[in-house]
Amino acid sequence: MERNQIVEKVLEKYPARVYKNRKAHMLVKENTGENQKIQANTRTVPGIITNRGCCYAGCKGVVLGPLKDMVHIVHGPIGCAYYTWGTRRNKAKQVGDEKNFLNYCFSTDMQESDIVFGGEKKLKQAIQEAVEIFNPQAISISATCPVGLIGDDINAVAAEAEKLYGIKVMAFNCEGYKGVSQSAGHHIANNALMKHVIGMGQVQPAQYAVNILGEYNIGGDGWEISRVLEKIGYHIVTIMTGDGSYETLKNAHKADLNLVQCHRSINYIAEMIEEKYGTPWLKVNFLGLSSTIETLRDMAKYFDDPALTRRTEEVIAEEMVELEGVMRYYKEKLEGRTAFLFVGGSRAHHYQVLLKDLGVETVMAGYEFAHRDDYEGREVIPDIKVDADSKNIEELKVEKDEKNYRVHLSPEKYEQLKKEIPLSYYGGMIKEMRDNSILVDDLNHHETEAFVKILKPDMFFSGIKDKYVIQKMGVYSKQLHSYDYSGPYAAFKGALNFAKDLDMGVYTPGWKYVTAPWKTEPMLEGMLIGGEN
Ligand code: CFM
Ligand code: HCA
Repeated sequence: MERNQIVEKVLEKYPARVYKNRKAHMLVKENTGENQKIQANTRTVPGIITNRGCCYAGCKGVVLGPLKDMVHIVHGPIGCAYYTWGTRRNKAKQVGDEKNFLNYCFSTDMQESDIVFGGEKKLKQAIQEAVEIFNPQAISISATCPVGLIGDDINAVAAEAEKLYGIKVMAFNCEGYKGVSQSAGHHIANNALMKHVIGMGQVQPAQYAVNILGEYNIGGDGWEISRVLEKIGYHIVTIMTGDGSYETLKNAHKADLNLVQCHRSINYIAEMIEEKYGTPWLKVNFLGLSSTIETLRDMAKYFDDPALTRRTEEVIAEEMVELEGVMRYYKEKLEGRTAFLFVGGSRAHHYQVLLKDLGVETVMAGYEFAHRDDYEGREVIPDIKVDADSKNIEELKVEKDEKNYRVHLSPEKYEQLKKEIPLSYYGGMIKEMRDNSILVDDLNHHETEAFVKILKPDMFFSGIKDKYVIQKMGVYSKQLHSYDYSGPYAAFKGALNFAKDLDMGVYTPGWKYVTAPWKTEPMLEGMLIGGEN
C-alpha cells in the first residue's frame, strides 16, 4: 500500500468532522522540496484518547521541578503533586553547600473542604512550614485545575509570603486546563523565570561560558553532556533545568552562548535572553553520535578560537576511539530495522539521528504537543496565525538591558555564521526525514494500533501510556521519556547505552511468548477500527 493510502485507511472510519481534523495533523513527506504544512498545537477532539499531558505538567513537572534548591509547592490534590514528582526522573547532585530538595514532594494536599471553603489558608501554612523546616532561597507555587476553578489567589499569597519571609516566592497560574497541553506550561514557566530570576546574579563566568537550555537530565543525560563540554574546556553557567538551580540560573545572562537542546520547552527564554542581553543561541543535538560531533564543531565555529577547535577535535577523536568498534557491532545487529517515534515535543526528532547511526530507519514520527515550527522550522512562525494558547498566556515583551547587554559577534560575523550553523534558528523535524515517511501530530490510541498493524515496525518509541499496548502487539516498545529507568542516552557514552538497550530489547527471548495479531488475524482490512473482528 502507498503511504498516502495507509493514512487514508487509518482515517477511513472517522466521522467526517473528525476525519477532517485528524487529516490536517498528518502528512506523508513528499519529494517536492516545498514546505509541507502540518496542523499542530490545537486542542484534541473531545473523546479521543490522547497521550498528551497538561499545562501544569509542562510548567511544574518539566521546567520548574528539576530546580533543586527551590521548594516547589503544588497547590492541589496529592495526585497532581505525585504525578510531577514520582514519575519525572529529576536527577540532581548536591555540590558544595548547594541545597537539594528534590527528594521531597511538597503539596497542600487539597481536600473537598478546601474546594468548598477555599485553600489559601492551607497554602500559607504550607509556605510557613517549608520556610521553617527547609529555609530555601526561593519557593514556587504551582496551581492545579481546582485552584483556578475556585479562584484561590495564589499571586496574593505569594506576594505576602515574599514580604514576610524575605525570600523569592513565585506563583504559577498553570492550571492543567490552561492551554492545549504541556507546552502552555513551558511558556508560563519561561515567562516567570525570565521576569524574576535570570539577570539577578552578578557572578562572572570563566572563559567559553555556555548555558544548556532545554536539557532535563533524564537518565543523567545532562551529566554526560556536561562531562564532554567540560573536557573540551567550556564553562557551564547554568543548565535549564536538569540538575539546575535557582542560584546558577540568576547568572544565565552572563554566558557567551545559549545551547538549545529542546527547542519546544525553552525557545521563549532563548529568544528573550538574546533580545534583552544580546546572547545568541545555537540549536544543538546531543542525541546521536553524528549529531553530537556536529554540535561540538558548530560550537567551536561560534567561538572561533584555534585552541578550542583543536581541543574539540582531540576530544571527539578520544571519545570515538573507544566507541567505534562496539557501535559497529550493534549496528550490524540492528541494521535495516524500522521504527516509529512518538514523543512530546523534541525527542521524536532528536532520536532519529541516534537510530540512523545504528542503521534503524524511522518510518513514522510525531510529537504530542510541539508547534508547527518544531515540525517545519522557525521560518513558519509568522504564518502561525492562531496560537491556541495565546489568549491564556502572556506574550512577555522584553527590552534591551543597557547595563548588561553585550555584543558577542559583529553583525557581519553573525550573518556569516547563520549561513554555516543553526544560530538562533531551528529547522524542525520534517526537513531531516526521508521522503515517504509519515508524520502524525497528537497520535491517538486508535491511530497507534492501526499504523502498527499496517506498517509493522520493529520498534516503537513513546511513553508509559502506550508502551504495553504496543508490546502486547508483539512490537518492541521503549520509553523515550523515562528511558525505562535506564540512561544516560546522550552524547558519547549515552549512545552506547542506548545501543545496548536496543539490542537487548530486540533480541530478548521473551518475544517467543508474544504473537503479533497479524499472525493470527488474517482479515486485517476489516479489523482496523474496533468492532468488526
Ligand atoms: Fe522537551 Fe523534555 Fe521533550 Fe518536553 Fe515532556 Fe520530557 Fe518529552 Mo516527557 S521538555 S518536549 S514536555 S525534551 S517531559 S524532558 S520526555 S514529553 S519529548
Ligand atoms: C508529562 C511527563 C512525561 C510523561 C511521560 C510518559 C514525562 O508530560 O506529563 O507519558 O511516559 O516525560 O515524564 O512526558
